[in-house]
Amino acid sequence: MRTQVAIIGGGPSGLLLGQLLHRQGIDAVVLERQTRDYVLGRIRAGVLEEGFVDLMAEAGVADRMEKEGIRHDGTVLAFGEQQVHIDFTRFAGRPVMVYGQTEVTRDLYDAREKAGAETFFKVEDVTLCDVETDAPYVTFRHEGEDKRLDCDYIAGCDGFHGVSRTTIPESVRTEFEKVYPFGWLGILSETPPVHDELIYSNSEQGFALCSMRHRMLSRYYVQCPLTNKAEDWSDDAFWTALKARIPQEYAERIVTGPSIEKSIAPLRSFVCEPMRWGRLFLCGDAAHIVPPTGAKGLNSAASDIYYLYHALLEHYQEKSTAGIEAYSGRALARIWKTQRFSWWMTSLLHRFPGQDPFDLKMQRAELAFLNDSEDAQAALARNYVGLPY
Ligand code: FAS
Ligand code: PHB
Repeated sequence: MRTQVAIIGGGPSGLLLGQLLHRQGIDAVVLERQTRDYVLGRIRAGVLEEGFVDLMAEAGVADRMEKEGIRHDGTVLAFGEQQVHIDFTRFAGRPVMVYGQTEVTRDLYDAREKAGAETFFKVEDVTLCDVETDAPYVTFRHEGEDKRLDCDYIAGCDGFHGVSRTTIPESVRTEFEKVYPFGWLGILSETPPVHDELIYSNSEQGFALCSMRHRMLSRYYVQCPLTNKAEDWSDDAFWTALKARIPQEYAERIVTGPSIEKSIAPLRSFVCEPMRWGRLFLCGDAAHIVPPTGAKGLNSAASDIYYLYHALLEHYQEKSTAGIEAYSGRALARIWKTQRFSWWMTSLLHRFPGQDPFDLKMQRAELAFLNDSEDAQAALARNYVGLPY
């Protein structure tokens, strides 16, 4: 088998790249370890930057998002009963789009199937070969058969636990990592969201986030110890913890109900440099991870895809390798800024084990400065709605 671009991983990164390339007549084959339903069953991101929305439109898959997505012009940061509203449209000139990653992935799979583009599900033993030569290829097993896919380029979109990143020799890779001493316990409930915007809250009991997927599907999170398991938490215990961590006006009016999904996500900051090795490009979680506090995980995958898509277009259409040579540097320049913002939001809004009174005073001062300074609010707004690509 032969293709122009072999895409390892059928999550949002791989599918968005595949769809953008297809629209330009560039052939790409997606290799996905799981089934489509398994991929769609993972509940993850909920907030899309406008840059992501624009890419979905360019990929021709924005119709349902425009119909069902909800644009938010701001968000609330709470510290106990004190609240600060961050006005995205006023300070950054753009809103964000609330539309779940599950729906993004569904729209991209539907488009891929409609286009008749090739996807192999349930692949095993994926191995990236000769990535440093002009003739890379991928071997894998599918339905009990050994297969080989020859290609011009390989996009490693296989997430944090994939094989692409470790294909880059250890002697070449530099990995930066910070693991946070807590996780996020998240639930989905078929209840109306407690507020029409997201609420990020730092309380004595810890962090909480009130989010949503649509007007009858709420997404809530509470900070929890890393030793917890989702099954340790009854729905009642979750609702009690959430109400104790958000301002009274919301706690009094929140509509509770049975959880239809409950999971714990660990929090880490991680970056692999470089993001390119020969004809292999790393994109999305394969190259970097952020704590979800700044809603940057999926959105930083999108900027990688934007850079790689344009680099491949330049190569195939203008016979230029400038974009390919610049890919890793360009992607990392924006990644480190989203890493900073995600680390800053996480440091501001969580209670850290062993946090001393001075640390707490610093969090309070940071929030007081945000409250008093429109410049500080503008900086947060610009980072949240997405820095330029
Ligand atoms: P993904 O991990 O989504 O996709 C990689 C794909 O590659 C998967 O389908 C996997 O099955 C496949 N794969 C792996 N190894 C393979 C192999 N060897 N061969 C073939 N295929 C292989 N971001 C936010 O902004 N907000 C959030 O609230 C949020 N919550 C999250 C919760 C969890 C538990 C996790 C893990 C992440 C969360 N994220 C969140 C970040 C998340 O949204 C990612 O940024 C996003 O999924 C990145 O997409 P991909 O790069 O496509 O990686
Ligand atoms: C979500 O809705 O899942 C979500 C929203 C914003 C975040 C993290 C998660 O910062």
